[in-house]
Amino acid sequence: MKITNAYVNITSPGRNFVTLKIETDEGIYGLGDGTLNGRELAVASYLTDHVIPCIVGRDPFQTEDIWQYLYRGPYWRRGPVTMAAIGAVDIALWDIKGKALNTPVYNLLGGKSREGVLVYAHANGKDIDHALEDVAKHKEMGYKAIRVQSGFAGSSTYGVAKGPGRYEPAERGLPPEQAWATEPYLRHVPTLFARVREMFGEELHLLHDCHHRLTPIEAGRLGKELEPFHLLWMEDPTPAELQEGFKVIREHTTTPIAVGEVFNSIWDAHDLIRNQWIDYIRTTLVHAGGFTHLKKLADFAELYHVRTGCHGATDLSPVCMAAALHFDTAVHNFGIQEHMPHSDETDAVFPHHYTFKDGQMFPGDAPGLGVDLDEELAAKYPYQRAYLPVNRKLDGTLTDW
Ligand code: GCO
Ligand code: MG
Repeated sequence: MKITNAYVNITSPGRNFVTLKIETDEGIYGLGDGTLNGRELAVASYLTDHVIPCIVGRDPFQTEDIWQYLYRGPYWRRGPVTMAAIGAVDIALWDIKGKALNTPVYNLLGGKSREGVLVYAHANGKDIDHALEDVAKHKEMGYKAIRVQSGFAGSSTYGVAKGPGRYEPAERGLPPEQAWATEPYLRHVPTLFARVREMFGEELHLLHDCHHRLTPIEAGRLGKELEPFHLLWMEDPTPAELQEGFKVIREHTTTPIAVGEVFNSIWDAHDLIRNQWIDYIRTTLVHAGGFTHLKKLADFAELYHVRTGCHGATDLSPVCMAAALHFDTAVHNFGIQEHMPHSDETDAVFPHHYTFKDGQMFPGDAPGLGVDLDEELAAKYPYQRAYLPVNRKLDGTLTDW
């Protein structure tokens, strides 16, 4: 089998998505997600201008060799744009393999390790009462694990929807600026989780995303104060370029730590994992070079009792969601999968076989990934420039969003 053609599709059914389609001489094609929120066109150009010309004519079954060719070949390694482009190629090639062998991709990754994939939903509200209402709503929908975020006086915060609709961080136009204050946040979060546990009891798995906004010692304090509420994880407590910063957090709390949605290689997590400073690795297929690389990362993490908790925000397309569910079904050290449902417009552009029932998701048994792209419909939603917000402290200093 030979790759005969490949091209990038960019569509914006509510938000932007970059999809790579790879075609073969046997009429089978594969889809890969290459979406990098706020930097979509950079990945599209990397693919179109630099990657596609090098993969036409190759055997799509050679996923390891093509991965190494795209990673080592250009000399310049890693980085989100490069790794998302490699991820798009790799995901599409595994889709082709599955279709050619007439089997779902999870069978190529070791087969089913479980029947269903535990997913967590997002509940949020402008204040604690509204957040509690949203938790109740998601519990009613069947979710067994819920991430809770709520607004509070004295600061903006991450993860709270502006209006009645769903939370969606990227905004069209130039990057909006928000104001951030750490102290009211640190006082607020334990109160929020005390109320959630009081209302919903111990059984529900609870999660919280700090979204990289704390210093290690502030995160240690928050983790310690959250211990009575038994979170499944506290996510991205501090930016992770300084991996040993997590040692400080670990020394102060037993609240489990999740990190890695912005990582793009095993090296971003190497010290975090081998020193057992984290409990869940959140790196996704699209942003970390696809199945070929993420499987190695998961296998390495398994040695250290670190479980997977793949990023699954709406800025990863249904192609990535489908891929993630195959991965989650197969890897032994799966922990949990994030599920932030896409809009109806997005679901229509990407018809798929995956399903949700009673707090779990299922990849379906279609050959390959079980997801498609309706290119005619996609063409009705042209790309729209959009950015994530940036954060400033109350005195104007730029800080992490
Ligand atoms: C999460 C995330 C996201 C990110 C988004 C950025 O779901 O845990 O932190 O929502 O903010 O993916 O593009
Ligand atoms: Mg997050």
